[in-house]
Amino acid sequence: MRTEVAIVGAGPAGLLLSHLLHLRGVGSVVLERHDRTHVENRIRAGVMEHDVAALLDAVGVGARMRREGLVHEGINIRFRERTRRIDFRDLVGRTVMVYGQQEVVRDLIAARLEAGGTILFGAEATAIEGIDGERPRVRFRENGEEHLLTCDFVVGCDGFHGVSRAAVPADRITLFERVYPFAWLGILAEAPPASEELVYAHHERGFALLSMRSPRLSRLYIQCRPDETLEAWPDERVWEELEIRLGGAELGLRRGPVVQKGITAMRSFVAEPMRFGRLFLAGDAAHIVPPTGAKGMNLAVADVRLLDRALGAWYGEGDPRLLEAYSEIRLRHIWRVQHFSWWMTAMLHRFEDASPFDRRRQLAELDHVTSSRAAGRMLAENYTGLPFLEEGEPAWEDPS
Ligand code: RFL
Ligand code: PHB
Repeated sequence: MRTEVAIVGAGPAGLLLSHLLHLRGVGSVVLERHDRTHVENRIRAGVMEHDVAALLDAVGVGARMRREGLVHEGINIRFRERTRRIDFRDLVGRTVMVYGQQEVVRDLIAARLEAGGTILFGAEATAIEGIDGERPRVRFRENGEEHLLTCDFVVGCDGFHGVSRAAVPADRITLFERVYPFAWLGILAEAPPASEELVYAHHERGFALLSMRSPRLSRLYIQCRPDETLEAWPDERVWEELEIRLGGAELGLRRGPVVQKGITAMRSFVAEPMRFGRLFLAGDAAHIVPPTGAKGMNLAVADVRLLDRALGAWYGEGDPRLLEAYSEIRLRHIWRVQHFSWWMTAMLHRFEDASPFDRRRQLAELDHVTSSRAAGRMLAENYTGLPFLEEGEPAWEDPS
């Protein structure tokens, strides 16, 4: 089997890249180890940056998002038993879109299949070979049989646990990592969200977050220990904790059947560089952010947006410069977002080893962010996302 660009992984990164390349007439094959139902029902991210939503619109996959997604003009931050609002529209003139990642994935799969694109579900990449030559190859297993996909470029969009990053010799890659001493327990509940906008709560018992997927589906998270299991958290206990941490009585938190429940570890992670000969890494395969800043899917989209342009320049004009610059351009933005995600995490969570001084300092920071326009703008600018520039780079100048 042969294609121009072999894409490993049908998450948001791999699917969007395949769609963007198709729009410019470059062929690709997407290999995905899970079946379509699994991929379409995996509940993960929920918040899209302003320009990420605009990009999905611009490339023809935003119609259902515009109908069903929720545009949010701000978020709430709760601490010291009080809720304060950060008004994005007022502070930076931008908004975010609340629309589930699995919906984005469904829309992208539908668009690719409708256009005759090739996504091989149940096809697990097992090895990547020849990345320093002109004909790299991906070995994959499908229905118990071994196959070979030959291509011009391999793009590893196979998430944190994928094979692409692992295919890079250890002496060519540097990994940066911070693992946090807590996790998030998340539930999806058939209950109308108690707030129109997200509520991020700092509480002495730990962080909590109220989010949503629709006017009838709430997505809620609480900070828990990283070694805890779901058995320790029956629904009743989760609701009680949510009520305490979110100020449930004041908020009018509504309970409903819990239709999904899971625990997610928290880490910050960056692999450098993101290019190794003809192998490129994109999305979670190259970097992980803790979910507090709602950035994971947005970074994945920003990676493939640039990669699409770079591959376009290579196939169109034979110009390799953007491909050569991919890693450097992306890492600069990725580290900005790493800082923001770490900062939100540090400000909002309970750290077991924090001293009384640390706790007072955390509250002072929350006061600052929710009362100073300058500090609020810093949060708003990062949360709604740095605007994309035409060259594919995110802007570094003040966008307002
Ligand atoms: P994905 O989505 O993990 O997709 C990788 C795909 O590769 C497949 N794969 C393979 N296929 C073939 N052969 C192999 N050997 C393979 N190995 C793996 C996998 O099956 C999978 O289909 O990576 P991608 O595309 O880079 O997308 C990244 C995002 O999924 C991720 O960053 C976000 O979900 C993170 N995230 C959030 N991001 C946001 O932007 N906003 C949010 O509000 C937000 N909230 C979250 C989150 C992630 C969470 N969890 C569960 C990690 C909330 C949570 C709880
Ligand atoms: C979500 O809705 O899943 C969500 C929202 C905001 C975050 C993280 C997750 O910061």
